[in-house]
Parts: sequence; C-alpha cells; structure tokens
Amino acid sequence: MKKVKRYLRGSGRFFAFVFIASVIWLLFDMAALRLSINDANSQLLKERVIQERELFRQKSKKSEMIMKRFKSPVASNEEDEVKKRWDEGHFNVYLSDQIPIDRGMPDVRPEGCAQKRVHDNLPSTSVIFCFVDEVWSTLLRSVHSVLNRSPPHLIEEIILVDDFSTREYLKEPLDKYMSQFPKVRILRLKERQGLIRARLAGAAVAKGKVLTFLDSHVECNVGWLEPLLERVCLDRKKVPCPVIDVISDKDMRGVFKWPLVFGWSLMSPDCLFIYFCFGLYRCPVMAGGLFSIDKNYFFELGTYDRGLDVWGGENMEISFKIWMCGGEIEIIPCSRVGHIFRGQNPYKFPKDRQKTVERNLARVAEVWLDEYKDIFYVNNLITPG
Ligand SMILES: [Mn+2]
Repeated sequence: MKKVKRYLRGSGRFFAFVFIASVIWLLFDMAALRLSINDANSQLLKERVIQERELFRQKSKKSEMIMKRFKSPVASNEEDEVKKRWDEGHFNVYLSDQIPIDRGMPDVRPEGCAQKRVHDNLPSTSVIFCFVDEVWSTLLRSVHSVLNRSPPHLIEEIILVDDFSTREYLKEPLDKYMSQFPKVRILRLKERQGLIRARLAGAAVAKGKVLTFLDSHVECNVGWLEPLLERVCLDRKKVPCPVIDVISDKDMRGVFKWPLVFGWSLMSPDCLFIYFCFGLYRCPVMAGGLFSIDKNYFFELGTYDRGLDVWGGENMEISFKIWMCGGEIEIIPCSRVGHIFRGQNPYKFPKDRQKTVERNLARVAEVWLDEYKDIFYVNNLITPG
C-alpha cells in the first residue's frame, strides 16, 4: 500500500488522474456508440438480405440461362446481332437488353458484412448518375439497383443528369418511364458539358446531406449504401468508395502512376495493417466513377475544377484535394457495386480525346503537384504551358 501511495505523489498523481479520466471517457464513448446503433435498422438490412436471396433464386434462373447461351457458341444470327449492336455501348448491348432490368444478384460481400450492425442516424443521400447516350437497359438496371437495394429513407432522391444525349429513347420515353418513381428527377443539360460539369450540375441541385456519384452502367449489390454513409457519418471528411466488382478486390487499392494514370496495385504492409484493424482500404486516388461525399465538404473543397473538360483527370484532381485538405479516401469492402468496364469511351469527345485528357492532366499537375509536376511532364512528353 505504501508503495502505491508513493507512486501517487507528485507527477504520479497527475498520471493516475489522466488514466482514470481516459478509462471513464472510453466507457462513455462505448455507451454512446451502443446507443447510436439501433437494432431496428440492422434488422431491416437482414430482412432485405433474405428478400434479395429469394429474388436471386427466382430471377437468376432467367439471367443464367441467357448468360449460358452466350458462353456456349451462340447461333450465327445472334452473333451477327451482337456485333451489330456492340458499338451502341462498346459492350454486349444485345445481351444486356435480354437480362431483366431488376435481376437478382448473389451477395458477394465478404463474410461478416451481413452480421454488421447499422447506425441509426445515417444521413440521407442524393444519388447522381450522369450519362450521355447510355444504353437503355443498363441505365435502367443502374437506377433499379439503387431503388431496390437501398433503404428508402436513406435515398433523398436519384438525379439523372442527361449530358445532352442525342438518342430519342432517352428523351420522352425516359421521362415517361421514370415518372413512376417519385424519387427520380431528370436534369437535362442544354449543351454537352462532359462528365465533370454534368456532375457539378447534379450536385448544385442535390438536396441530400451526402452526394453519391455513380456511373450509369452499374448494379448496386445488397447493403451497398449503409457502409458508405456510415463512414461519412463518422467523419464528414471521409470519402468512401464501394468495391467495384469485376476488379479483384482482395489485395488491390487505387494508385496513380506517371503520367497521372490511374491503376490498381498490391497493398503495402501499412495498408494491410489498416485493413486488418478497420476492415477498409485507404487509397491515394479513387477510380472516380463511384463514391459518396458529404455535400458541404464537397463544396468546401471547391468541387471539381470546372475548367476540366469532358472526362479524364477529375479523379486525380478530387483525390489530391481530399488528401491535401484533411480528408481520406477509403474503399469499403462491405459495399459492392458491379460496373461494366468498356474497352473505350462509347461517346464522342467534342475535341480530340487524347488532347482533352492530356490537357486536363496537365491542369491538375500544374495546380496540385508543385515541384513534382516535372515528373509528370517528363513522363508525358508534353510541354508545359
Ligand atoms: Mn464507367
């Protein structure tokens, strides 16, 4: 006892006080966290997972039959049709049109995601899809996957930004089709703006507390939204991205290579450490197509650079801004969104594609890379200015 008392003299007393205060603080924190997690929401998600499995069982048969037919040698007339329609979207449009727009999907989340509890006070989000001349069936499948696989109270609205499409079915027929869904709004741009400014037009009218940007040729899987919103809810400067299925998610994270080209790379040991502790990957840069961000934080960052044209470099720009302005980019393994990867951009660039992308990248390098911009120019072989 005397020994203990000796330790509690002088600075020992101070450390004992700090220790006890920290323990009490930790207990309070844990109690608060426990209170903020509501069983009702977790129950809701569990029920949806069961429904999804049932839907998958019922609807996947048809999709599987169609897919199987395409894996085996298809009839020559079908092959002709596939080729004929390929250029409409630079993927198998003929096949896409035959697959149900609300097909079931297997739950591909890692084990443990289904058991995770969901926060009670998640913010609602505006989901923003930008498109130009998107294929009808893929656009609809993207929208239906959000409507069917998100808790309605977390979806403030779905904003479809039409970047001056030319295809007739994307005009009145699309308006008519979407009028059945009160949460879906269509925003028509008066002239071609490109992905970057189209996203900004969507963000400008969005009402949700969080913005979720998605490509218009995706399929969201069960439970995709909650883990993204949870990260933003915990820290408004976190910018979570779902795992983009098709790409191996096991050990990959987004990185950039010179000259500012996006790629996937194996995780370094420090990243693996974070993954094992927190169940998420931190990335230097995002792929760009799919992410959630707190709306106010997006505007605080100065949104995207409006001077970037059409497509290219915007993912680098927003990523550098996020990391350099106190934020973090994370990939959340429990959130899964499938995406059609196409060999090339299916739409036209108003000017030369390569020049547009190069100009965008140079702009990003000039603004954000300081002395490292030289590495960019050396690798890109374009002259500054
Ligand atoms: Mn895409």
